Parts: sequence; C-alpha cells; structure tokens
Amino acid sequence: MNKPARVAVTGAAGQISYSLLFRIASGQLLGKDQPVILSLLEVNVEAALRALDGVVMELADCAFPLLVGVEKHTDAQACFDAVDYAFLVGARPRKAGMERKDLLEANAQIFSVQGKALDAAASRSVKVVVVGNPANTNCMIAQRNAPSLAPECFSAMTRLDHNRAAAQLAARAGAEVKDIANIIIWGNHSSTQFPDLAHATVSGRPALDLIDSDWYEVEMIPAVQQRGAAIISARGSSSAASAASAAIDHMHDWIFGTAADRYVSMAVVSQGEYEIEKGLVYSYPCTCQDGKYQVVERLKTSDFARTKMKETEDELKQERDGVASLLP
Ligand code: NAX
Repeated sequence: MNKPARVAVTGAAGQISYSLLFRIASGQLLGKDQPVILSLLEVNVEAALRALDGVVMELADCAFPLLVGVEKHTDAQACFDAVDYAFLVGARPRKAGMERKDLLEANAQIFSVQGKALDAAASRSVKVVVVGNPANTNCMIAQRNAPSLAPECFSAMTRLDHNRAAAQLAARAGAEVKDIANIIIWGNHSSTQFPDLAHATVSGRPALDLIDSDWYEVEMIPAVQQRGAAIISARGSSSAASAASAAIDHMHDWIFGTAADRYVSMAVVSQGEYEIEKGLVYSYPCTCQDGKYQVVERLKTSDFARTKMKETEDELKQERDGVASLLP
C-alpha cells in the first residue's frame, strides 16, 4: 500500500462536504490503492462542530478501507499540515442586507488566513482548489498570501459550469455526455462567465454545426450562467452533490491528466494568456499532464467571444479592487 495522502477539506460540516468527503474516502479521487487521511476544518462554533462530529461518525460507519485517519480542526495551519490536496469549500455566505463589498471583504479575510496557513504548513507541491464563493477572487487572495508556494499550486472551480454546459449541449444535440469535448468556461464563476461552444465537438463534429446559434446565444449561455439560481429555486438550497462531483472531477483530472485533446475548464492564475490581466484568477481551457495544468493557448476567438471574455474579466478586476486593501 502507498503512504497515505493527506487531503484537507474546509467547510467540512457543510452541504457540499457532505457529499465530497464520502467520495474522497471511498477512493473516487485518488483510486483504490491510495489510502487517505482527511484533515477537516470548521469554524469554532458549537453548532458547526456538533454537525462535524456527526459527519465524522458517519465516515466511521462507512468502514471505508482506504480511510486511515480523520482529523478535526478549527485552526487552519494545523489543518493544512503537510497536506497534498486542499479543497477550500467553506466560505462566508451572503446574509440579508449584506452588500457585495462586505461579502468580498469577509471572505478576503478568511482566504488570506488560509493562504498564509497553506504557505506555512502544506506540502510544497500541494494542489488547492477553491470552491467557496466568490471562488476566483478567494483563490487569488489565498495565492497572494502564499508567496513560498508556486502560483500553479492554486486553482478555483469552474468545472461545475463546464459540466452543466456539457450536459445541456448533449441534450440539445441528442448525444451522450461522453461524446462532448472541448467546452470552455471563460472567466469568473458567476453570472458573467462565458460558456463558449466555438471549439466544442459532438462525436468529433463541430457543435455549432449541429445546433442553432439562437439556442446557443439566447438560451444556453444564460441557462448555464443562471443554473445555480435555478437549482436553489427548485431544491430550496444550493447545488451540493453536483458541486462535490465537479470538485472531484477537477482535482482528479489535475492529478491524473486529461484525455488526449480534451480540455477542461479551470480557473488559474493568469499569466496574461488571451490578454487577460496577469494575476487574476481566470477560467481558461486547460489540459493536464504529469500533475500539471497547461492553459490551451492560441485558440481563435471571435469578436463575440472577446466581448464576453472581457466582460467577465472586468468583473474580476472590480472584485479585486474591492479587496485591494487586503492584498499583500
Ligand atoms: P454550507 O453553508 O452548507 O457549508 C459551508 C460550511 O463552511 C459551513 O459548515 C461553515 O461553518 C463552514 N465555514 C465557513 N467559514 C469557514 C472557515 N473560515 N473555515 C472553515 N469552515 C468555514 O455551504 P455549501 O453549500 O457547502 O457551499 C460552500 C461554498 O461553495 C459556498 O461559498 C457556495 O457559494 C460555494 N459554491 C461554489 C460552487 C462553484 O462552482 N465554485 C458551486 C456550489 C456552491 O454554490
């Protein structure tokens, strides 16, 4: 058996973690030969810690052969000690009467503490995915507060948006999801994101030859952008199992690689690709190999696409400016 991998999950008593933890512990992230230790972080609040106790009891009751340890923490640095993988799921939710700026600042504080803690304690090759919203900007803050870790250790999740777009295209084209390739989500995980089908294929054929442009521009793009709100309105609470599934997909592909000639969408620290401002955490088409992601460069972009890519970049700049005082 391999040495156990240490996997940190924050917001461990929340609804996404209630699905995520069990999938990691069962081997769906790292495979059936890889034992794991879960290192869980929650806020130091009685209700959250009681809920976490319950989750840990259920993990024990699953008797997962690969789960060789579970740690509960309220201190980020202790939680991130020597971790190989970190899922930053916990975040401050928006409360009634809270301005967007207040939300950004409350989260900036959480993610600057967590960035510093990762910097001090995590494995030097840690892979971090930020799920908690506003995910891109939270990720940028964590990364900027972790100067001794490579920027390539950090990412934010737009895989749920990517998967949603794939499912919608498959349904429209009368195809199966496995036949869909090279969807791209550009930019922010928010309603300004741009789900782009210009390079997508269905069983190797260009997607835009198979569907009408009206459906794509008028129905599909807003439907993907607003899917989170549609789930809340139907279920009474936000996406949880699908978010956990996307988080597993994101990290799994990053670790084990993407299939040949298939892109996945990952929000990563921009190096200026596609003229997006350097340093923003922006969702790009990526391929992964040998545990590293690579942004797919030099794809042709139309005027329509460039306008949308810029719109979502502008929102990320505004978010960054809103937390400028907290950036090192
Ligand atoms: P829940 O409110 O069910 O759980 C969040 C948990 O995080 C709570 O138990 C809370 O006590 C804990 N927490 C808060 N601050 C913390 C901190 N500083 N350290 C450790 N734990 C902390 O939310 P859930 O539905 O699980 O969603 C979690 C986050 O994911 C939210 O920010 C949500 O907006 C975001 N999402 C992101 C998605 C994406 O695609 N990137 C999609 C799904 C989801 O909306």
